Amino acid sequence: MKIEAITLRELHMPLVHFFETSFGRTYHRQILLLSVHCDGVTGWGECVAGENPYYSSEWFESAWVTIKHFLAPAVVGRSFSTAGESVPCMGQVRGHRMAKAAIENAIWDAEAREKQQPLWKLLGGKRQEIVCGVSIGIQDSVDQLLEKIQTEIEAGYRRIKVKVKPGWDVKVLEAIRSRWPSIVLSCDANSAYRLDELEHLRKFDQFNLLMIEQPLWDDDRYHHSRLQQQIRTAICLDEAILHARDAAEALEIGACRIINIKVGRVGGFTEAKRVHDVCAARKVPVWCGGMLESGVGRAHNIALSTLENFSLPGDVSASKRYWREDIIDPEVEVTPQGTIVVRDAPGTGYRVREDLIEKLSRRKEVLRP
Ligand code: OSB
Ligand code: MG
Repeated sequence: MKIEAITLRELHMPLVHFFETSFGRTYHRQILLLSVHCDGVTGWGECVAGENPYYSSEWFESAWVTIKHFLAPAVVGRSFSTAGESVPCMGQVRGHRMAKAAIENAIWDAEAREKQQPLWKLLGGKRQEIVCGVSIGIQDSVDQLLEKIQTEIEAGYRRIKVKVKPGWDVKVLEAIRSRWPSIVLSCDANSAYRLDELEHLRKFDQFNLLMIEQPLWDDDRYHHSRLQQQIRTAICLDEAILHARDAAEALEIGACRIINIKVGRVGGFTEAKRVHDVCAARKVPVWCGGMLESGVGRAHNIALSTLENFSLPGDVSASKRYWREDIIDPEVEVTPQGTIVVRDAPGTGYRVREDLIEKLSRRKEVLRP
């Protein structure tokens, strides 16, 4: 596979419903789509960096310029026999994992299409059907949240995750549990608490949660291990796991009992597989996180979720929960049993709607050797 060029595109896509976390509310996504052109085959990738550097230090503009000035020049013009070979070429750049992942994952897509193989099989996946949960943001009122949860339970989703922050936590979980005593429920704090709030965090134990995701500092594992010793609810780390060494460290010191893998956060499929393997070796379950992706990133999340140790429902859900119209065909659909049936066509199995992408694009840049 010779990488002849990389195209970057900036898309603006309004969300069907705003999404609010402890760090802020999003109404529309500014999406960085990337395509790699090799041997007449096009592979697609999505950079999951946000519109701002609030979830992580990376954001849309930092990814765009890092790809343009450093990452694309490291791979364009080169030939690879597998997508994984692109990883060391980008290794001189520190961090910028979401930017790297967009390139590496697009090359994986191209490799799969060139080999006429489904991406999930190329990745080593084992599941033909993946189990889905939903992540529901902070709402304007508890009633509005309960209504949303009702809708998702009726749609068949197998795990409900709600966003929490100080002032939107215990009373919210109480309301959910009094209406649905036995649904699989978890919460995600996106680093909204501190270790000196231990007594408050202990109150979460009464709600029989599957997990509490990233309660403390985004870059911390040590204090999470101190917290995990003092609460019954399993901690799941998201922000704090940037690579396989972080995962090994977190498990060794008891910082969590579950890990959320986001392929962008860890820098691409190669590292995501390593994190998966570290967890599998220690019999720690993982699940696939989401970043409000368009269909391109969503299709990659589906492929990743087919690996064996993705044994908990992920934040991978139907296109229509996010978009009036998604940029892939068909859109991602979820069965009434709360699953996604994995497609067997080459690549992701979804066709990218280039006509629609052209209409949604605000900026486009072609990077050549
Ligand atoms: O912490 O998992 C998170 C969205 C943006 C940033 C961080 C997170 C999320 C989600 C959304 O929870 C998951 C989804 O794509 O539905
Ligand atoms: Mg999270």
